[in-house]
Parts: sequence; C-alpha cells; structure tokens
Amino acid sequence: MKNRMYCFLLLWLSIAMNAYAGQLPTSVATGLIQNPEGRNTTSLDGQWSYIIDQYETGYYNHRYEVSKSGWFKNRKMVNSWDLIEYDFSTADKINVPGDWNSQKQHMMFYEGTVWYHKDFSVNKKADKRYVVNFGAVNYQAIVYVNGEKVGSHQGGFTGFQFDITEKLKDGSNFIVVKVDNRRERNQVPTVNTDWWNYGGITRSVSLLELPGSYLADYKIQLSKKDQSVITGSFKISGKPKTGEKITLRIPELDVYKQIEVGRSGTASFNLEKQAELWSPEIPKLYQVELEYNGETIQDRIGFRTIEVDGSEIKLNGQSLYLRGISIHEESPLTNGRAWSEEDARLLLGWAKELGCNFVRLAHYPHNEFMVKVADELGLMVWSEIPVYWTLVFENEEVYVNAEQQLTEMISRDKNRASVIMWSVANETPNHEQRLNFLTDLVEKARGLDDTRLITAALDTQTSSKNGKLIDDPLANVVDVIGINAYCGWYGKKPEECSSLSWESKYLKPVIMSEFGGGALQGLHGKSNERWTEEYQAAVYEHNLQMIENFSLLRGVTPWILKDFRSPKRPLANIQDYWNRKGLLSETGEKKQAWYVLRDFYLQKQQEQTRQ
Ligand code: GCB
Repeated sequence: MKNRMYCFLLLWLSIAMNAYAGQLPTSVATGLIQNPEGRNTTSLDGQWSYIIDQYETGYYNHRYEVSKSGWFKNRKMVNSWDLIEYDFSTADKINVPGDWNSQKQHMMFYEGTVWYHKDFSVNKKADKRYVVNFGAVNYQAIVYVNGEKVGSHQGGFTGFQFDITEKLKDGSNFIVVKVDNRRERNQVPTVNTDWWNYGGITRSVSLLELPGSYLADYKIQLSKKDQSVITGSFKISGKPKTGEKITLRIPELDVYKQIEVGRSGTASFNLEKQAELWSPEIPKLYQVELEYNGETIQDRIGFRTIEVDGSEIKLNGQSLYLRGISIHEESPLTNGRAWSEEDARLLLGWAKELGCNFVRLAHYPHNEFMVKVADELGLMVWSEIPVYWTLVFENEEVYVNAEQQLTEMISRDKNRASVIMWSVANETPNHEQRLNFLTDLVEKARGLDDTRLITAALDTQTSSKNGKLIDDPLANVVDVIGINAYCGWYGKKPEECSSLSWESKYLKPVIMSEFGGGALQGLHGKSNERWTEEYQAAVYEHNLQMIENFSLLRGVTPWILKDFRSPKRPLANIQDYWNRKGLLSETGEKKQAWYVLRDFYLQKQQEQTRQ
C-alpha cells in the first residue's frame, strides 16, 4: 500500500509535468455528473462524418511529433491552391451510437484511429454550464470542440464528461473525436481477450445544459443497518451560498424534504420511512425528484439491502439462490455492440424467459439501459471491469486506469437496486503483484460503496483427488467467490463431471460464474460429438449435477446467453469468428442446452417458493 502511494505520487507528478509541457492534455475525467439522462440535454447522436486514419496522419507530422494543425482544426479551403487532404464535409457518415465494425463491412477487423466529426448548434445562455457527455468510446478518445482540445479518456466501457462552456459559441459549433481502439499491453483490458474489439463511439453523446452551480452527484438508498430508513448524500459543483437547499421528493412515500447544503458543497439525510422493498419478485421502483438551483432531476430508485452472512447471500435479509446467466453486450438487433433500450429489453427478456433472477454482465460495464431495465424487470446484476486474464499488474499506470474504470462504473450505477455485486477481475493468475493490485482495487471499491458485495471470477482452483479445491488468496479478500470451470469442454468428458467434487478453503458464498461448452445451433448428433447441440446439453446436465453437491454454492451464471463474436474463434463452418457457447445462436435461436438450464431453474424456483 505504502509502495503504491509512493508510485502514485511519482505517476501524478509525471502526468502533471507532461501536462505542463503540453504533451498530455489529460483532463482525467473524474467526478461524473450523476444521471445525465435525467437532465436538460441535447442529443448529439445520429450521423457523424468519419475518416479512417490508420497511420494517424491527422495527429502526427512526418517526424512523428504531435501536429499543431491536426484534423481536429476542421480547416476549410480558403484559396484554391490550399492543399487539404481531408474533408469531413465530404467524408462518409456513420451512426453514433454504434461500433464501426458492424456498420461498415470494410471495418470489421479494423483496429486503429478513426476521426469523428459533427456540427451542432447551441443557444448559449450566459448563466449556464455546458458539459459534453459520452456514454462510452472504445478505447481512447481525444475530444476537440471548435478546434480546441477539451480532454481525453481511456477505457471503452464507461462514461466520461468534459465541461466545454468556455469553448462553446452561441450558434454553430463542431466537435471532433479521435477514437483509437488499438490494443496495447498496458491497457485495461490488455491485448488478449475473448471478445470482439468493437471500435467507435459506442454509446450516446449528449450536451448537458446545467445551472451555474448544479447538483453534481447523489446516492439514495436504504440504510445498510435499518430497512426502515432511507439515506442519501449529495455533492454540488462549486461553492454553495449559505442556507442553500436541495429538495427531495418521493411522492408515493409522501416524502418532501429540504436538505441544507454544507459549506463544503455536500449534504446528507436519513429519513424514517417504510418503503416497499425491491426484489426479483416485486421490483418496486419509486419516482424520485431532486431540485437544486432551478434544475429538477428525475430518477427511479428501488430500495433493498444485500449482505453476506457466513456462506449465505441475503437480499432484504432472506437467503438467496442466484439463478443467473452471463451476457456479453451484443445484440442481434444491432449485429454488433448493444447500446439501446430495445437491445437491453431483448437480452434481459431472454434471461427472464430462462428463469433467471440474476445476470452477470461480462466482462466490462454494460450500457446504462442494461442496469435500468434490470431494475425494472427484477434481475440482480453482477457488474464487472475489464481486468481480464493477464494485465500488466506491476505497472502503476495500469492500476490507475483500472481504478478509474472501477470508479466510473460505481459512480454511474450506485443508485441502481439491481446491482448487487461489483466484480474487480476475471481469471487472473495467482501471484503476488496481482494480489496486491486486486486487493487495492477491492479496498477502493469498498471505499466508494460499502453497500454492495465485491467479487471476482477465479480460475485458479487446484485439482484434488476427487475434484477441485478453491485455494487462492484473492478469495480471502472478496465477499463472494466466483469460479470459472469448464468441465466437459476444456478438460474431461461431460459424463466425468457429475461426480467431481468441490471444496473451498474459505467459508464464503461461491457462485459458479462460468461453465459451458460450444454448439452450432441446428447441428445435431451424438452427445459425445463436439459442436452438436447434444454435446452442449450433456455438458450442462453433468455440470448441473456436479454443482448440486457443492454446499457453499449460492448460484450460477453459466457461459453464456448468446453466441458472441470473437477473433479467437476461427474454426470454419462452425465458429466463423463466433464463440459458440451461447444457449442461443447469434440470431436468438434456442439450442437444446437452453431447455436443460431452464428446467433446472424452474425446479430451483419451485424449491425456493416451498421454503
Ligand atoms: C473463460 C473466459 C471467457 C471466455 C470463455 C470461453 O474462461 O472468462 O471470457 O469467453 O472462457 O469461451 O472459453
């Protein structure tokens, strides 16, 4: 920890010095404005011009120095002899939100820089602040407004914002974004992942018009200790005037409360109130209204508690079995990265149909519709950052990046009742640097939000004579242990799995966060023939028998709801760059294993209602 503090200091010093030297204009996006969608916004979605720039000609000059006349300047031809080799006004168009790979056939495998450009107009008011809000850009974004840099961001699955008030003009404006989805060893995730590296402005972009001083952040939820108390905290931007108040209204609970803002710009409250609790059976959400400095913000919030008690997971004090499924953020509606409410309703609707009360949103934070729709449908959520496989754990910048992504994930979704678990990692190797890295991340997560559970998916179990033993010091650090194990697919025959026994060194709840096998939908044969639906169904049958004997098991999220694109899966006529472990094909056709899992969940549900 001490060591980390020292490294932090050095890192920040170097960032500050670079920024001073003009090399790194990093306005690291911090302190996200809560609930941007619930405010006065102008959408910047729609058609943007784009230019593929594989060699970054718009960024570096021929000496590979950052060019002063980069393409963000939006130069116009003044004289007919001007040499201008790019032109956004004649360039091809692309939809935002949306990845480029699924929109443009020639960009399916493209990784690198693409410039995005859009004109927009604003009726600028003198007393307002203007903030541009990006839902997500994969992976690096450098943002320019009217030819000037406003900031940059790394990390493809979390939102970021820049205050652009000073750069904005009344009337016509333009925004340019340099998007770069190159994979690099020192990124989060690193170069090697089993999913498609969709590039682009993959989630919505909007312009927020905010009061001069505004309610920047809030967290409203049930008290951890007392289910009859609603508690909340607020943070306003800038310095408050004395006696300023935030108004809180929850009409259905007859709540009307004025909360005084302290000198530091923060405020908090505790309110005795018997709210109907949120649960998968009754996912009750309350309309919540917040008013400050002339701005009214609407939200819908559910109230519930979640805790670990020994080896039990308890929702509102009741023990739970998590009937889950893992999901990648891909939808047949877009044929690429999912981003819309319709995508979320389709994916989560399938999870409900399967009998789930839980979803693992793998392996990165999904778009905000996923958690909002999960709130509505009563699906509990495991939310994760892309600390995946083998990061460069010894690199301090990698840690800072991972911590920022964790912070952004928690910041966005801390008011969502559906989110019960933050996952800090998936399948990381067991060594000291990784343990230090992840322990610090877990501490960070707890510091930001001590009302949810922390987990990580482990594949480090060792083999014992009859089966598997969970023996990984990271298991000691998390609240809930996730285990990924592919019995019947990457090892052993399916029928050898049912008798496999599991033990753990830790008295903590365990979730089997991955198991499964591949099948090409429509391909039939014997249950010992790879890629047939019968083989996959056999993997499920035997794994489901196996887990019934594991007394610490509190749920499963098999791998995975739907086939998803992966460059690591080239087998012709079977995979064709799809990971085929879906219970549904890429177009949503059910495979046999779907019914095996659905029947298991029906039975679990019946057992639970009998108890
Ligand atoms: C895993 C990974 C997941 C892969 C899956 C597979 O263990 O966590 O990202 O897609 O296995 O299909 O091999």
